Amino acid sequence: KTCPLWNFRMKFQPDPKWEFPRSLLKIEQVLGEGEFGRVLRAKAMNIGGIPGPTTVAVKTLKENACTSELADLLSEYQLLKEAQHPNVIRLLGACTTPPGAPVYLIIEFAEFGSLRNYLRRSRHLESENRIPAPTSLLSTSPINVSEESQCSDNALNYTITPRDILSFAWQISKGMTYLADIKLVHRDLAARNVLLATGRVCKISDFGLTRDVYEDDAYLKRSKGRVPVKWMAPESLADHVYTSKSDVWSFGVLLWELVTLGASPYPGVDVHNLYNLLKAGYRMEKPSNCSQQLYKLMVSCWHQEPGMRPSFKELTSHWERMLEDGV
Ligand code: ACK
Repeated sequence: KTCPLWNFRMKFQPDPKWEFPRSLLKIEQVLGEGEFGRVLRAKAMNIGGIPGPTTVAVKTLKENACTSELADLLSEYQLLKEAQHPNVIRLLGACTTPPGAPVYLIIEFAEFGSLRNYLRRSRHLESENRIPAPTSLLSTSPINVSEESQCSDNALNYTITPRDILSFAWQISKGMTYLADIKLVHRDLAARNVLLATGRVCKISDFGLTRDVYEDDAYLKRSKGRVPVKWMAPESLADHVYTSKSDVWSFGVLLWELVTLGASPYPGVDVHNLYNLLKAGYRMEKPSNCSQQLYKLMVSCWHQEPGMRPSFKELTSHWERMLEDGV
């Protein structure tokens, strides 16, 4: 297909405030790729006021990408410039010149990768270390870490207690409160689009519709790109209406992903039937290890009426109270 990328790029005005010299960026490896997009790990010299090399992630397009994918990447660039919060992934710079060269968005590197993969990795560890299945997750006390797992760094980094789950929910709510305050609707909030940085700090990423780098069946192919049906509010599915309240719906699904340590939502439900099921009042049932209190919050995010769903600010207060209560 013809790809008028060149014309498009000619209209784009580089931003000297963020432009980073390509020669100071050393690409090391591919972290992940989708149909059109790719995330690389790289070292950037003297970036963001830090002397010497810093490990960074670089978001770019594959050779087969076209104008609309470039427009998405550049729109993410614009959004990332505006967003500054500890729970939102930080832009460090960009390489957008010369016009013929690939566009690179340089973002902070998240040591543990995506929250979804992190949650799933923690499961294997639990069985390897014979930590009991998280039957008490969020309903009573923390899971005990066995002595042998305490010995290994990996086990420490990948052991998830009920308190960690609450902390993740709290951090993501804080980041989303900030995004809602600056009137930014994410549209694709899901565990795969939250990154986990050193200290297990949650960083919301992948806004601006650059949803291509995750290669799995979470997205349904449609004429207007790939659609994450199982995370979408009914009003988004029916009328393409996206608001912070539809982000709250997605957050409810993310909570379900947290409690199930990264399971795929609506198991066994065909995406084509989902809208009608939701309209008829169907919701995912309470995972067995989930407390009533948490399930109630999850279900409140799935209120049919967007205005009846809690705000991210209210959700943040709930997590704070639960954390104070020492759950
Ligand atoms: O779980 P992962 O290793 O973490 O697999 C995905 C993959 O790239 C495609 O999205 C990883 N990834 C994306 N952005 C970053 C980042 N800023 N830091 C570290 N890993 C990243 C993600």
